[in-house]
Amino acid sequence: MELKDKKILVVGLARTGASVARFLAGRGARVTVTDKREREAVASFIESLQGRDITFELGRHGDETFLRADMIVVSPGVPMDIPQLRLAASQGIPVISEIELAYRFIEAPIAAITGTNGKTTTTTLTGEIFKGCGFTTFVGGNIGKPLIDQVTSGERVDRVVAEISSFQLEGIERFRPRVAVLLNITEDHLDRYASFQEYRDAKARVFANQTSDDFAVLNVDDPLVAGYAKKIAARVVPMSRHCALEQGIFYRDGIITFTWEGRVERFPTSAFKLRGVHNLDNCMAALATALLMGCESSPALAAVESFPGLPHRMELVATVNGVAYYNDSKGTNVGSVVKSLESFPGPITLIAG
Ligand code: UMA
Repeated sequence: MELKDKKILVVGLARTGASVARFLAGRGARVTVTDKREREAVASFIESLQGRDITFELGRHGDETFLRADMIVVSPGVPMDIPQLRLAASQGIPVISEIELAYRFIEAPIAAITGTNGKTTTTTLTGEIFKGCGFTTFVGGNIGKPLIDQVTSGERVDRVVAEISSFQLEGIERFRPRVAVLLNITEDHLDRYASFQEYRDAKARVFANQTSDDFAVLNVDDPLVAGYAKKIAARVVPMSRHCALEQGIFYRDGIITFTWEGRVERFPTSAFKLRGVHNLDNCMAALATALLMGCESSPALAAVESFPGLPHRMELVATVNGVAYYNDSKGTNVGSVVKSLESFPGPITLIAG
Protein backbone atom coordinates (compact mmCIF):
# COMPACT_ATOMS: atom_id res chain seq x y z
CA MET A 1 0.00 0.00 0.00
CA GLU A 2 1.53 3.30 -1.13
CA LEU A 3 1.01 6.06 1.43
CA LYS A 4 3.35 8.82 0.36
CA ASP A 5 1.46 12.00 -0.54
CA LYS A 6 -1.88 10.21 -0.24
CA LYS A 7 -4.65 12.27 1.36
CA ILE A 8 -5.75 10.12 4.27
CA LEU A 9 -8.50 10.97 6.72
CA VAL A 10 -8.42 9.45 10.20
CA VAL A 11 -11.81 9.39 11.94
CA GLY A 12 -11.76 9.51 15.75
CA LEU A 13 -8.93 10.96 17.79
CA ALA A 14 -8.32 8.71 20.78
CA ARG A 15 -5.85 5.84 21.15
CA THR A 16 -6.43 4.40 17.68
CA GLY A 17 -6.68 7.67 15.80
CA ALA A 18 -3.52 9.08 17.37
CA SER A 19 -1.55 5.91 16.59
CA VAL A 20 -2.81 5.79 13.01
CA ALA A 21 -2.06 9.47 12.42
CA ARG A 22 1.46 9.03 13.82
CA PHE A 23 2.11 6.07 11.54
CA LEU A 24 0.70 7.72 8.41
CA ALA A 25 2.53 10.99 8.95
CA GLY A 26 5.74 9.03 9.39
CA ARG A 27 5.17 7.43 6.00
CA GLY A 28 4.71 10.76 4.23
CA ALA A 29 0.93 10.74 3.87
CA ARG A 30 -1.07 13.99 3.99
CA VAL A 31 -3.02 13.34 7.15
CA THR A 32 -6.22 14.94 8.39
CA VAL A 33 -7.79 13.82 11.65
CA THR A 34 -11.44 14.52 12.45
CA ASP A 35 -13.22 14.05 15.75
CA LYS A 36 -16.69 15.20 16.74
CA ARG A 37 -15.38 16.21 20.16
CA GLU A 38 -14.01 19.69 20.72
CA ARG A 39 -10.29 20.44 20.91
CA GLU A 40 -10.14 20.56 24.75
CA ALA A 41 -11.52 17.04 25.00
CA VAL A 42 -8.83 15.58 22.74
CA ALA A 43 -5.99 17.90 23.76
CA SER A 44 -3.75 15.13 25.09
CA PHE A 45 -3.90 13.27 21.78
CA ILE A 46 -3.16 16.42 19.81
CA GLU A 47 -0.18 17.01 22.06
CA SER A 48 1.07 13.48 21.44
CA LEU A 49 1.16 14.32 17.72
CA GLN A 50 2.99 17.61 18.05
CA GLY A 51 5.70 18.35 15.52
CA ARG A 52 3.99 16.38 12.77
CA ASP A 53 2.32 17.92 9.75
CA ILE A 54 -1.28 16.94 10.54
CA THR A 55 -4.50 18.88 9.94
CA PHE A 56 -7.24 18.67 12.57
CA GLU A 57 -10.98 19.08 12.13
CA LEU A 58 -12.54 19.07 15.58
CA GLY A 59 -16.05 19.45 16.95
CA ARG A 60 -17.57 18.27 13.66
CA HIS A 61 -17.26 15.92 10.72
CA GLY A 62 -17.50 17.89 7.50
CA ASP A 63 -18.81 16.18 4.35
CA GLU A 64 -16.18 17.88 2.22
CA THR A 65 -13.38 16.61 4.51
CA PHE A 66 -14.49 13.05 3.86
CA LEU A 67 -14.99 13.57 0.14
CA ARG A 68 -11.50 15.02 -0.30
CA ALA A 69 -9.80 11.89 1.07
CA ASP A 70 -8.10 9.21 -1.04
CA MET A 71 -8.66 6.78 1.84
CA ILE A 72 -10.35 6.86 5.25
CA VAL A 73 -9.20 4.98 8.37
CA VAL A 74 -11.90 4.63 11.02
CA SER A 75 -11.46 4.17 14.79
CA PRO A 76 -13.36 1.22 16.29
CA GLY A 77 -15.64 3.45 18.36
CA VAL A 78 -16.95 5.26 15.26
CA PRO A 79 -19.98 3.51 13.74
CA MET A 80 -19.49 2.69 10.06
CA ASP A 81 -22.93 4.08 9.22
CA ILE A 82 -22.45 7.73 10.18
CA PRO A 83 -23.66 9.88 7.25
CA GLN A 84 -20.20 11.14 6.27
CA LEU A 85 -18.77 7.61 5.99
CA ARG A 86 -21.76 6.50 3.97
CA LEU A 87 -21.34 9.44 1.67
CA ALA A 88 -17.64 8.76 1.15
CA ALA A 89 -18.23 5.04 0.54
CA SER A 90 -20.96 5.86 -1.98
CA GLN A 91 -18.34 7.87 -3.90
CA GLY A 92 -15.99 4.89 -3.99
CA ILE A 93 -13.55 6.18 -1.37
CA PRO A 94 -11.98 3.21 0.47
CA VAL A 95 -13.02 3.10 4.14
CA ILE A 96 -11.02 0.73 6.32
CA SER A 97 -10.41 0.03 9.99
CA GLU A 98 -7.08 0.39 11.75
CA ILE A 99 -6.53 -3.39 11.89
CA GLU A 100 -6.84 -3.56 8.11
CA LEU A 101 -4.23 -0.84 7.70
CA ALA A 102 -1.93 -2.57 10.19
CA TYR A 103 -2.44 -5.93 8.51
CA ARG A 104 -1.06 -4.59 5.22
CA PHE A 105 2.26 -3.85 6.92
CA ILE A 106 2.66 -6.49 9.64
CA GLU A 107 5.12 -9.17 8.58
CA ALA A 108 4.77 -11.69 11.41
CA PRO A 109 2.03 -14.35 11.48
CA ILE A 110 -1.05 -13.13 13.34
CA ALA A 111 -3.24 -14.91 15.87
CA ALA A 112 -6.59 -13.10 16.10
CA ILE A 113 -8.73 -13.70 19.14
CA THR A 114 -12.38 -12.73 19.22
CA GLY A 115 -15.58 -13.66 21.04
CA THR A 116 -17.91 -11.87 23.41
CA ASN A 117 -16.03 -12.78 26.57
CA GLY A 118 -12.56 -13.99 27.46
CA LYS A 119 -10.74 -12.17 24.67
CA THR A 120 -8.38 -10.18 26.84
CA THR A 121 -7.38 -13.09 29.07
CA THR A 122 -6.89 -15.40 26.09
CA THR A 123 -4.92 -12.80 24.14
CA THR A 124 -2.63 -12.01 27.07
CA LEU A 125 -2.11 -15.68 27.88
CA THR A 126 -1.38 -16.57 24.24
CA GLY A 127 1.24 -13.82 24.21
CA GLU A 128 2.77 -15.20 27.42
CA ILE A 129 2.95 -18.69 25.92
CA PHE A 130 4.68 -17.45 22.77
CA LYS A 131 7.18 -15.51 24.86
CA GLY A 132 7.73 -18.53 27.13
CA CYS A 133 8.45 -20.58 24.02
CA GLY A 134 11.11 -18.15 22.84
CA PHE A 135 9.19 -16.12 20.25
CA THR A 136 9.43 -12.33 20.32
CA THR A 137 5.79 -11.31 20.42
CA PHE A 138 3.64 -8.20 20.07
CA VAL A 139 0.34 -8.30 21.91
CA GLY A 140 -2.21 -5.66 20.93
CA GLY A 141 -5.52 -4.74 19.30
CA ASN A 142 -8.70 -4.19 21.30
CA ILE A 143 -6.66 -4.87 24.44
CA GLY A 144 -5.69 -1.19 24.34
CA LYS A 145 -2.62 -1.08 22.13
CA PRO A 146 -3.46 -0.48 18.48
CA LEU A 147 -1.88 -3.03 16.11
CA ILE A 148 -0.44 -0.24 13.99
CA ASP A 149 1.96 0.52 16.88
CA GLN A 150 3.78 -2.70 16.00
CA VAL A 151 4.49 -1.37 12.52
CA THR A 152 5.40 2.12 13.70
CA SER A 153 7.91 0.69 16.17
CA GLY A 154 9.88 -0.84 13.31
CA GLU A 155 10.71 -3.80 15.54
CA ARG A 156 10.76 -7.24 14.00
CA VAL A 157 8.73 -9.76 15.95
CA ASP A 158 8.13 -13.48 15.44
CA ARG A 159 4.44 -13.44 16.35
CA VAL A 160 1.56 -10.98 16.71
CA VAL A 161 -1.36 -11.76 19.01
CA ALA A 162 -4.35 -9.51 18.41
CA GLU A 163 -7.48 -9.13 20.49
CA ILE A 164 -10.08 -8.28 17.90
CA SER A 165 -13.51 -6.72 18.46
CA SER A 166 -16.52 -6.83 16.20
CA PHE A 167 -16.12 -3.08 15.69
CA GLN A 168 -12.65 -3.53 14.23
CA LEU A 169 -13.82 -6.34 11.96
CA GLU A 170 -16.47 -4.16 10.35
CA GLY A 171 -13.78 -2.34 8.37
CA ILE A 172 -11.56 -5.13 7.09
CA GLU A 173 -10.91 -6.09 3.49
CA ARG A 174 -7.98 -8.51 3.44
CA PHE A 175 -7.20 -9.01 7.14
CA ARG A 176 -6.25 -12.67 7.32
CA PRO A 177 -4.96 -14.20 10.55
CA ARG A 178 -3.01 -17.47 10.50
CA VAL A 179 -5.12 -18.61 13.46
CA ALA A 180 -8.51 -17.09 14.27
CA VAL A 181 -10.16 -17.97 17.57
CA LEU A 182 -13.87 -17.57 18.28
CA LEU A 183 -14.42 -18.12 22.00
CA ASN A 184 -18.17 -17.62 22.38
CA ILE A 185 -21.01 -15.39 21.21
CA THR A 186 -23.66 -13.93 23.46
CA GLU A 187 -25.59 -10.69 23.18
CA ASP A 188 -23.47 -7.58 23.50
CA HIS A 189 -23.13 -4.11 21.98
CA LEU A 190 -26.78 -4.00 20.96
CA ASP A 191 -26.52 -0.24 21.24
CA ARG A 192 -24.38 -0.31 18.09
CA TYR A 193 -25.93 -3.17 16.14
CA ALA A 194 -29.47 -3.29 14.81
CA SER A 195 -29.77 -6.96 15.82
CA PHE A 196 -27.90 -9.82 17.48
CA GLN A 197 -27.48 -11.29 13.98
CA GLU A 198 -25.68 -8.17 12.79
CA TYR A 199 -23.26 -8.43 15.73
CA ARG A 200 -22.63 -12.12 14.94
CA ASP A 201 -22.04 -11.33 11.28
CA ALA A 202 -19.42 -8.76 12.26
CA LYS A 203 -17.64 -11.29 14.48
CA ALA A 204 -17.63 -13.94 11.74
CA ARG A 205 -15.71 -11.62 9.45
CA VAL A 206 -12.57 -12.74 11.28
CA PHE A 207 -12.72 -15.87 9.09
CA ALA A 208 -13.64 -14.11 5.84
CA ASN A 209 -10.21 -14.06 4.21
CA GLN A 210 -8.79 -17.26 5.67
CA THR A 211 -7.93 -20.16 3.39
CA SER A 212 -7.23 -23.85 4.01
CA ASP A 213 -3.68 -22.82 4.95
CA ASP A 214 -5.10 -21.16 8.07
CA PHE A 215 -6.77 -22.40 11.24
CA ALA A 216 -9.99 -21.51 13.02
CA VAL A 217 -10.21 -22.54 16.66
CA LEU A 218 -13.92 -22.87 17.40
CA ASN A 219 -15.49 -23.44 20.79
CA VAL A 220 -17.96 -26.12 19.73
CA ASP A 221 -19.67 -26.10 23.15
CA ASP A 222 -21.30 -22.87 21.97
CA PRO A 223 -23.84 -23.82 19.27
CA LEU A 224 -23.60 -20.43 17.59
CA VAL A 225 -19.83 -20.76 17.30
CA ALA A 226 -20.02 -24.41 16.19
CA GLY A 227 -22.38 -23.30 13.41
CA TYR A 228 -19.51 -21.59 11.60
CA ALA A 229 -17.55 -24.82 11.14
CA LYS A 230 -19.19 -25.64 7.82
CA LYS A 231 -19.22 -22.09 6.53
CA ILE A 232 -15.55 -21.18 6.62
CA ALA A 233 -12.53 -22.03 4.49
CA ALA A 234 -9.97 -22.39 7.29
CA ARG A 235 -9.15 -25.75 8.85
CA VAL A 236 -11.40 -26.03 11.89
CA VAL A 237 -9.76 -26.96 15.17
CA PRO A 238 -12.66 -27.68 17.53
CA MET A 239 -12.39 -26.99 21.24
CA SER A 240 -14.61 -28.47 23.96
CA ARG A 241 -14.91 -28.57 27.73
CA HIS A 242 -17.68 -31.18 27.57
CA CYS A 243 -16.79 -33.75 24.88
CA ALA A 244 -13.65 -35.74 24.11
CA LEU A 245 -12.59 -35.00 20.53
CA GLU A 246 -10.67 -37.04 17.97
CA GLN A 247 -9.08 -33.89 16.60
CA GLY A 248 -8.85 -30.56 18.37
CA ILE A 249 -8.44 -29.60 21.99
CA PHE A 250 -10.60 -30.73 24.90
CA TYR A 251 -10.78 -30.96 28.68
CA ARG A 252 -11.53 -34.07 30.66
CA ASP A 253 -10.86 -35.06 34.29
CA GLY A 254 -8.24 -32.46 35.00
CA ILE A 255 -6.38 -32.77 31.68
CA ILE A 256 -6.42 -30.68 28.54
CA THR A 257 -5.58 -32.79 25.49
CA PHE A 258 -4.48 -31.29 22.19
CA THR A 259 -4.71 -33.79 19.35
CA TRP A 260 -4.06 -32.71 15.80
CA GLU A 261 -2.84 -34.69 12.79
CA GLY A 262 -1.05 -37.33 14.85
CA ARG A 263 0.41 -34.94 17.42
CA VAL A 264 -0.98 -35.51 20.93
CA GLU A 265 -0.07 -33.26 23.86
CA ARG A 266 -1.48 -33.44 27.37
CA PHE A 267 -1.65 -30.59 29.87
CA PRO A 268 -2.66 -31.30 33.47
CA THR A 269 -4.60 -28.34 34.83
CA SER A 270 -3.97 -28.95 38.56
CA ALA A 271 -1.28 -26.27 38.82
CA PHE A 272 -3.14 -23.61 36.78
CA LYS A 273 -3.64 -20.39 38.72
CA LEU A 274 -6.61 -19.26 36.61
CA ARG A 275 -9.97 -20.10 38.20
CA GLY A 276 -13.34 -20.66 36.60
CA VAL A 277 -14.84 -22.79 33.86
CA HIS A 278 -14.54 -20.01 31.32
CA ASN A 279 -10.82 -19.83 32.05
CA LEU A 280 -10.52 -23.46 30.98
CA ASP A 281 -11.89 -22.32 27.62
CA ASN A 282 -9.43 -19.45 27.55
CA CYS A 283 -6.51 -21.77 28.38
CA MET A 284 -7.53 -24.28 25.71
CA ALA A 285 -7.87 -21.57 23.08
CA ALA A 286 -4.49 -20.09 23.97
CA LEU A 287 -2.76 -23.47 24.00
CA ALA A 288 -4.28 -24.56 20.68
CA THR A 289 -3.28 -21.27 19.05
CA ALA A 290 0.27 -21.44 20.38
CA LEU A 291 0.79 -25.09 19.41
CA LEU A 292 -0.61 -24.52 15.91
CA MET A 293 1.82 -21.63 15.52
CA GLY A 294 4.98 -23.47 16.46
CA CYS A 295 5.13 -23.76 20.27
CA GLU A 296 6.47 -26.77 22.13
CA SER A 297 4.32 -28.23 24.87
CA SER A 298 6.58 -28.04 27.97
CA PRO A 299 7.34 -24.31 27.89
CA ALA A 300 3.71 -23.73 26.88
CA LEU A 301 2.49 -25.57 29.98
CA ALA A 302 4.94 -23.69 32.18
CA ALA A 303 3.65 -20.37 30.80
CA VAL A 304 0.02 -21.28 31.55
CA GLU A 305 0.89 -22.51 35.03
CA SER A 306 2.59 -19.26 35.94
CA PHE A 307 -0.13 -16.99 34.49
CA PRO A 308 -1.94 -15.24 37.37
CA GLY A 309 -4.87 -13.87 35.35
CA LEU A 310 -5.89 -10.24 34.90
CA PRO A 311 -7.23 -7.67 37.35
CA HIS A 312 -11.03 -7.38 37.85
CA ARG A 313 -11.67 -10.78 36.29
CA MET A 314 -12.58 -13.30 38.98
CA GLU A 315 -9.86 -11.79 41.08
CA LEU A 316 -9.74 -13.17 44.62
CA VAL A 317 -9.66 -10.08 46.84
CA ALA A 318 -9.73 -11.65 50.31
CA THR A 319 -11.20 -14.42 52.40
CA VAL A 320 -12.89 -13.12 55.54
CA ASN A 321 -14.51 -15.42 58.12
CA GLY A 322 -14.47 -18.24 55.59
CA VAL A 323 -16.17 -16.18 52.86
CA ALA A 324 -14.17 -15.67 49.67
CA TYR A 325 -14.67 -12.29 47.97
CA TYR A 326 -14.07 -12.08 44.21
CA ASN A 327 -13.83 -8.89 42.16
CA ASP A 328 -15.41 -9.65 38.78
CA SER A 329 -16.23 -6.10 37.76
CA LYS A 330 -15.11 -6.77 34.18
CA GLY A 331 -18.22 -8.91 33.87
CA THR A 332 -20.09 -6.29 31.90
CA ASN A 333 -22.58 -8.48 30.07
CA VAL A 334 -24.90 -11.35 30.97
CA GLY A 335 -22.83 -14.10 29.35
CA SER A 336 -19.77 -13.12 31.33
CA VAL A 337 -21.60 -13.07 34.69
CA VAL A 338 -23.27 -16.43 34.00
CA LYS A 339 -19.87 -18.03 33.33
CA SER A 340 -18.44 -16.60 36.53
CA LEU A 341 -21.36 -17.88 38.59
CA GLU A 342 -20.99 -21.33 37.00
CA SER A 343 -17.45 -21.47 38.24
CA PHE A 344 -18.35 -21.84 41.92
CA PRO A 345 -20.16 -24.72 43.54
CA GLY A 346 -22.13 -22.13 45.58
CA PRO A 347 -23.68 -20.77 47.75
CA ILE A 348 -22.98 -17.40 46.11
CA THR A 349 -24.01 -13.87 46.96
CA LEU A 350 -23.88 -11.77 43.78
CA ILE A 351 -23.46 -8.03 44.13
CA ALA A 352 -24.33 -6.51 40.75
CA GLY A 353 -25.48 -3.26 39.25
N1 UMA B 1 -15.89 9.68 17.49
C1 UMA B 1 -16.09 10.53 16.42
N2 UMA B 1 -17.21 10.36 15.67
C2 UMA B 1 -18.15 9.41 15.97
C3 UMA B 1 -17.94 8.55 17.06
C4 UMA B 1 -16.79 8.72 17.80
O1 UMA B 1 -15.27 11.38 16.14
O2 UMA B 1 -19.16 9.33 15.24
C5 UMA B 1 -14.67 9.87 18.27
C6 UMA B 1 -14.91 10.09 19.76
O3 UMA B 1 -15.22 11.41 20.04
C7 UMA B 1 -13.57 9.67 20.35
C8 UMA B 1 -13.06 8.64 19.35
O4 UMA B 1 -13.88 8.68 18.19
O5 UMA B 1 -12.65 10.71 20.46
C9 UMA B 1 -13.21 7.29 20.04
O6 UMA B 1 -12.53 6.33 19.39
P1 UMA B 1 -12.55 4.86 20.00
O7 UMA B 1 -13.80 4.63 20.77
O8 UMA B 1 -12.30 3.93 18.86
O9 UMA B 1 -11.40 4.91 21.10
P2 UMA B 1 -9.94 4.34 21.13
O10 UMA B 1 -9.29 4.94 22.30
O11 UMA B 1 -9.29 4.50 19.81
O12 UMA B 1 -10.19 2.82 21.51
C10 UMA B 1 -10.40 1.82 20.52
C11 UMA B 1 -11.27 0.74 21.14
N3 UMA B 1 -12.55 1.31 21.56
C12 UMA B 1 -13.72 0.81 21.17
O13 UMA B 1 -13.82 -0.14 20.44
C13 UMA B 1 -14.95 1.50 21.66
C14 UMA B 1 -10.56 0.12 22.33
O14 UMA B 1 -11.34 -0.95 22.83
C15 UMA B 1 -9.21 -0.42 21.88
O15 UMA B 1 -8.53 -0.91 23.00
C16 UMA B 1 -8.41 0.69 21.20
O16 UMA B 1 -9.17 1.25 20.12
C17 UMA B 1 -7.09 0.17 20.63
O17 UMA B 1 -7.30 -0.76 19.59
C18 UMA B 1 -12.01 -0.71 24.07
C19 UMA B 1 -13.43 -1.25 24.02
O18 UMA B 1 -14.24 -0.86 24.83
C20 UMA B 1 -11.28 -1.44 25.18
N4 UMA B 1 -13.74 -2.16 23.10
C21 UMA B 1 -15.04 -2.78 23.03
C22 UMA B 1 -15.12 -3.95 23.98
O19 UMA B 1 -14.07 -4.55 24.28
O20 UMA B 1 -16.25 -4.31 24.37
C23 UMA B 1 -15.28 -3.29 21.62
